[in-house]
Amino acid sequence: MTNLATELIAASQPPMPGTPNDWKRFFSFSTDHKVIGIQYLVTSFFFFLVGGIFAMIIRGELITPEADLVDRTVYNAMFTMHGTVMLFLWTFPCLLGLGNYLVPLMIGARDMAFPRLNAIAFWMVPVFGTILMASFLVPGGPAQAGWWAYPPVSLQNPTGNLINGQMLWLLAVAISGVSSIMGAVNFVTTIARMRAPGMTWFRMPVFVWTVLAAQIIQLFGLPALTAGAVMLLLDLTVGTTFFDPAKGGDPVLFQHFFWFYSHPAVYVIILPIFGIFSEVLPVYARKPLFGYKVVAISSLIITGLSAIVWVHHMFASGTPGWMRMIFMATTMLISVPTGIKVFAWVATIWGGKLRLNTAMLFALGGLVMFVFSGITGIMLAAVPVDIHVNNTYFVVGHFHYVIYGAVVMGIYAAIYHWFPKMTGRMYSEGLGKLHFALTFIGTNLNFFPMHPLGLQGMPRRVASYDPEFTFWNVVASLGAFLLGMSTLPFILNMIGSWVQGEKAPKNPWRAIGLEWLLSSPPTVENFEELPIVVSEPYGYGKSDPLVSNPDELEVAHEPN
Ligand code: HEM
Ligand SMILES: [Cu+2]
Repeated sequence: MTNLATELIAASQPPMPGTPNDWKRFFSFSTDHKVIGIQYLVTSFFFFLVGGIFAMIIRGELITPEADLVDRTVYNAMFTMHGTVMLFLWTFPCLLGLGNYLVPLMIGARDMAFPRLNAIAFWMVPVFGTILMASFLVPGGPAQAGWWAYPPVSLQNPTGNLINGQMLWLLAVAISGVSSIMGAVNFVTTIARMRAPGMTWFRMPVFVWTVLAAQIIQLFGLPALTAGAVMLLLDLTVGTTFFDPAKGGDPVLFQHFFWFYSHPAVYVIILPIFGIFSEVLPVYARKPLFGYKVVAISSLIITGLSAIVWVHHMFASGTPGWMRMIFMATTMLISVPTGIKVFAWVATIWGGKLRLNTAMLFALGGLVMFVFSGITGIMLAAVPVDIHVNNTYFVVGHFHYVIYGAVVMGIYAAIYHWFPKMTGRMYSEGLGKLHFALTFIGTNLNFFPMHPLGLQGMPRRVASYDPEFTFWNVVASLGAFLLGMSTLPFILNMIGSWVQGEKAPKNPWRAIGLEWLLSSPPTVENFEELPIVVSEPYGYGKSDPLVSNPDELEVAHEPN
């Protein structure tokens, strides 16, 4: 039996020469989960920039009260495409990329359960991305009905062409749904069936738990969205009447299909971020994750609750009062398991010896932003407040604090944390910290002003506004441009360090976890011999493997 301490000490050495580093495999139909993971990540970051350009146009338009930069049709297309690209082509693929790369390593598997299915699911992403982008070329331009695509607005087809922006949009969303369902089947099976000997449920890292919880949501929710998208596509193209009120259809039915998935979808996004916080904070605080089991199980509780709250998006759609009360209560209930997690993270870093490198800064920054967004989220869950600020910038401010503050920063934390593992190179801390500073300031400048704007009554989805709202809009737009610029040091750092960064040892952060036992980057088959796991994760502190008595270590690594 080799124990973890010796392994980890060995892991601090530079990697063996000749680790696979052939970049061409990233352009091939590879079935290696690590290659697919990086394919997902790079593709998603490409679309992050595309969605970001749309955001810059939106904020450029809103820097003055008049609609002068782009006309209203283009503006509608911009916020529709911004929302769509950011969700379906940036956040989801990015998190799938992290999951693909990390989950098999973390559970001691050689690959995902269905490697080919995995590759097919990935290659559908560039396909539907291209379909969506092609809508810029068709007469009438891209979809303009918003990323929620409510009928009857989404059923309008002024140009009369069969191939139009909305039709391509629905096609892309349907393909994305199919691709994500394939991904979900693969993750759930992999986690359930492919764990190394000894990797019991309660020895799985929290990131694995959160990916599992998120992918279960995909399994029950996506069929609803995909069915809704296909039905709407049929209404639009062959004249069925599921949702068209003029022909006896029910547009509110579409809202149910849509939100039954799209509310839980926010947990598909945020749960893996909770996982990332749970992985990153203990390493750089050198303390075990506080309340590991509770943090792990609360992920599944969130999944369960997320399925019964969707109507809170429809408080203003003629939902009867008694029903609003039920959905208000279930929504507020989610703050309990979520609050428990926040408490656990704070307890984890409390009194720890914090190492403030870039990964840790992003994790802490993301946590702070998440707490703020949680407060405005509770406000929105209260029916009277929601009715008041419904369709105002308050909502946009709230969810961008979640999505930029917590999600984007969480993803950055993960990228920096696992960058040495993925690329075999170290990143530049200087550029990283600059990136963090610009991101943190930019996010707050950009999205804080949206709260006062919303409370004062500025509606969302408008290209022009009353001049009394000018001040906060100028601040928000300047923040947005700063945020746009913040990606430059990041891109520089990633490309520069990948090409010529310092070579990374196996375990530069002295982290505990199976992935850190492997060379950086790991070899194709991950583990030469599958590890045998004999203890819980997060054993930082008391028996810190590299500091105190290595014999106390409980995780072992043994041939089978
Ligand atoms: C520099 C960064 C960003 C800026 C300046 C920005 C700005 C905006 C603005 C002003 C709107 C409101 C449009 C309206 O309701 O009139 C919006 C909507 C939206 N944003 Fe962002 N955003 C940014 C990043 C992101 C990210 C990273 C996501 C990730 C998922 C995202 C997702 C969305 C979604 C889903 C909508 C709703 C789209 C819609 O109303 O159709 N945004 N964004
Ligand atoms: Cu919701």
